[in-house]
Amino acid sequence: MREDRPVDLVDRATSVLRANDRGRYTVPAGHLYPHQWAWDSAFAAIGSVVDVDRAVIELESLLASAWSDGRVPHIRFHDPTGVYFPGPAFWGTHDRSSISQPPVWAAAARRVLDRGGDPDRVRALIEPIARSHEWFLAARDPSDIGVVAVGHPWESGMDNSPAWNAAMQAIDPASAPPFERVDQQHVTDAAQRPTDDDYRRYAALVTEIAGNGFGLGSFVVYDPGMSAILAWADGELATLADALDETGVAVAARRRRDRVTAGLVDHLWDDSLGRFVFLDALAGATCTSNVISAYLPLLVDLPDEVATALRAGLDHDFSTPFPLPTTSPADPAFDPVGYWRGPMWVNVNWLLDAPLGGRLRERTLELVEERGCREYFDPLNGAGLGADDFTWTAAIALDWLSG
Ligand code: 2M8
Repeated sequence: MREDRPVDLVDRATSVLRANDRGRYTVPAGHLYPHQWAWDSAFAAIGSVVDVDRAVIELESLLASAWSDGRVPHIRFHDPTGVYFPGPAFWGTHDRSSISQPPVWAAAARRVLDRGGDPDRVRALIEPIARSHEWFLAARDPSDIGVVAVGHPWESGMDNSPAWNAAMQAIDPASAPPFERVDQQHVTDAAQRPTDDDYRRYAALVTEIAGNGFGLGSFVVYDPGMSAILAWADGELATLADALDETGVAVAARRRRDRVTAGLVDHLWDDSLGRFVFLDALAGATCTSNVISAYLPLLVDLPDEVATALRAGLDHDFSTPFPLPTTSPADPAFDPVGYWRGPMWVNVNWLLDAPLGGRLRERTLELVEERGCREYFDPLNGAGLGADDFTWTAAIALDWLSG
């Protein structure tokens, strides 16, 4: 751990991870999210700096939840007493959801190996990781253009991003079966959570997907953020596979990475805007929301002029006192406290820290130190929002503090 940092944050973040540890998996937040979420679980493994064996177990349990077609469910419901809506019955399954989430598990496995994780156990993770990446290209690219779509806003991990507004209009909220939200019992300020109308559309889409064999429903939006994370994850997988002499896996991963990177530039780059755009695969419409996902392709190797334009766009449109906002204040939909509509999320800063030359981590750590391991933060005044004692905020602090 770094010596100039008060030991306090290390202690606090470690106790958050301990409190949210359920043995073989870590919940994102004890009350609000009482199950195993895919990318939260991978971030928990990234932060399990001092207990690398526990991090291996986290990834083993995450990947053991995969469907037979390779998809890693965005939620695995382990605990029948964990109150959450929508539960497995709503998904039409026994114990897991049928959509996925941004695949950050290859990056987690790579760090776990670097930190001394058992090579044989990490090697056993490689195949399910590769299959989960293949699944995105097989099941989430209906137009076969080399980038991937999300089949539900929840699949993106950025649930309420304004980028989904137009496409969600295709979902009839009145078609949702009756349900009761439970999230508002834990976060009582309604301004910080999705609206009831959002929830009716989310629920209606889950019901549609459950009724049609767990494929795609009436929401299919090509997402530069998900595509970029997938391409980057394949780069991470290739490096991991190289380290374990799994040459065939590494070659295939680099091939996928290059195909998705090319697909991003060919199909989702907008030169006049200087950022990536979203493509509604069903309506054929482009969505130009100025949100952080439009810049996530900085995770991969882009042509110089594209990377330069993205960096300039971030400097110009995303500089707030507590960066990075998830929606630009220049976008009419910007809301500094709205769920995924403006607040800073620490995992997004973790993803973009290295592409931006390491300039985000120190300010983010200062904020977490001051305001605690909150779920998200107001990018204008730094206020902590959403759940308290949030796993990935703690985990990423520990990862960064470990150097
Ligand atoms: C949020 O999503 C869930 C639905 O999956 C919810 O709102 O109930 C998102 O922030 C998502 O990215 C995250 O993985 C999940 C658990 O932290 O919460």
